[in-house]
Amino acid sequence: MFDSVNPARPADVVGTYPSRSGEDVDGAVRAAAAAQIAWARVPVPARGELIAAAGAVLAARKAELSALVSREVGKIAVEAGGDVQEAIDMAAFVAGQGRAAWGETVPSELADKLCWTTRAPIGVVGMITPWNFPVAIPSWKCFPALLAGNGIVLKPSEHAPGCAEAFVRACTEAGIPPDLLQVIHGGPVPGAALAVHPGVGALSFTGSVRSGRSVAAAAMETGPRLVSLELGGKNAMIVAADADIDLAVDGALFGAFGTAGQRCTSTSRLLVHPDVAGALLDRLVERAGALRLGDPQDPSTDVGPLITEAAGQRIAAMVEVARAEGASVVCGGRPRTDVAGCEGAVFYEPTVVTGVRPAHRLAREEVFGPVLAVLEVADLDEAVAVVNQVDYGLSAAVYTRDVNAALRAVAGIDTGIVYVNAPTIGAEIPLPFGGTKHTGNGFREAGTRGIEQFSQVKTVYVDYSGRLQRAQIDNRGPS
Ligand code: UN1
Repeated sequence: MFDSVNPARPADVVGTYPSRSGEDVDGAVRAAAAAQIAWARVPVPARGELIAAAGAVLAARKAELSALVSREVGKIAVEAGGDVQEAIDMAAFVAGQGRAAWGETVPSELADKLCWTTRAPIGVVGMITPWNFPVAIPSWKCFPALLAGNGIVLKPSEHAPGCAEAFVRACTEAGIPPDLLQVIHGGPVPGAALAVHPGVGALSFTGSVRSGRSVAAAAMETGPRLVSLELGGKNAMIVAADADIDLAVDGALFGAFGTAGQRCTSTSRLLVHPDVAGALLDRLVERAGALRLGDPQDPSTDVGPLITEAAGQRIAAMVEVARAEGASVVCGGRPRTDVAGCEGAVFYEPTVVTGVRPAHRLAREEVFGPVLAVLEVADLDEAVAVVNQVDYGLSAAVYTRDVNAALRAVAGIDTGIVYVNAPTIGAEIPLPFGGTKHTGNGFREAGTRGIEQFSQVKTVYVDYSGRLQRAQIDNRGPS
């Protein structure tokens, strides 16, 4: 058994959950597979109606669920509400997809013949989800997978088991068959067992690069043939010389320090033109220094705790590396364990580091904490090159008033998501979410891509001529 604790007050145990074994995973996969047979026969719009009903349960419980998100993972109240709202929105979007086009038709090259595609379920889909969007990310994966007719085994983060349970409860109370949606708690043991289980047709993983790669490598042997990975980011915001500086400061604060920097989309590099660097930094440092660390459930708190003490050590070590490499910490730069009302919690001060060079580790490695590296760039071309020089490619933002420059940046930036005059966080669910390079392996979640990810295309040909018609037999002679 393990405890899920409130990161703002670790003595507050949110719940106690069983750490599952490989055998438990096997039982869950078998149960989901058995339930999936009947589910695959439910018409797609009817599956969609049950997903809409799950969205309605989530909406009815939004306040209670948001409080749980805040308590279990330390998100401030408005962000916890946003997390739950993403799941509600995803339910509405996916339910609608249950009545949308499900494939394509093309005219046949032969008479009296039909050609179309449809979507078939994969079977059982395994999911490994992180703690930082503990309701939203399970919903991004589960709703499309359910609509596509699959059974599910969900292995949520050990830091957010209660949120996963609450999400699944909303689904089953809405009428989604409980056996179809299995939850397995624990850490790497059940995660690895899911990754090598031959009964799992596809695995969808969101989390760290290290765990994602080991799960994908393990899956290659005996496990799911389809593995989708959503891994790290090193997201940059470009601020051109003509940018609206106040807007850029607002965007950088929200992007870098929202969710205490613990989003895969968090802004962790600020690439600024020297002409505006001084003005931008003055305002940014003043505002970042004024952000209030505190109890996430207190409405006046801006920045909540880190998820674990280990996260605090990791972030502190990265900032030490930056100092050793010659960069300057101009704001923050300290872990904090003295925040009022949050005994035992670890926070990290919103931190701005200047004088960072592209080769520095702070310019290349994901921090997953409230640390913003500032690099000066001479022009847009250099800025785009620096954005692209990292191994990751999730999200980027460009702040400029010049529409041509903005669109040149959009074209040149190699990330899955690009924002113009908006921060790197806050992707909306009807559009594909995911990144290039080592951020993932080419899949996208959300939007209609989510459904593609969890289904397989079946191409169907029907010949109603009553005779053998030979396709691809050349009877036209030489041209
Ligand atoms: C994540 O941090 O893993 O775009 C997901 C955003 C959110 C999702 C973040 N909608 O910031």
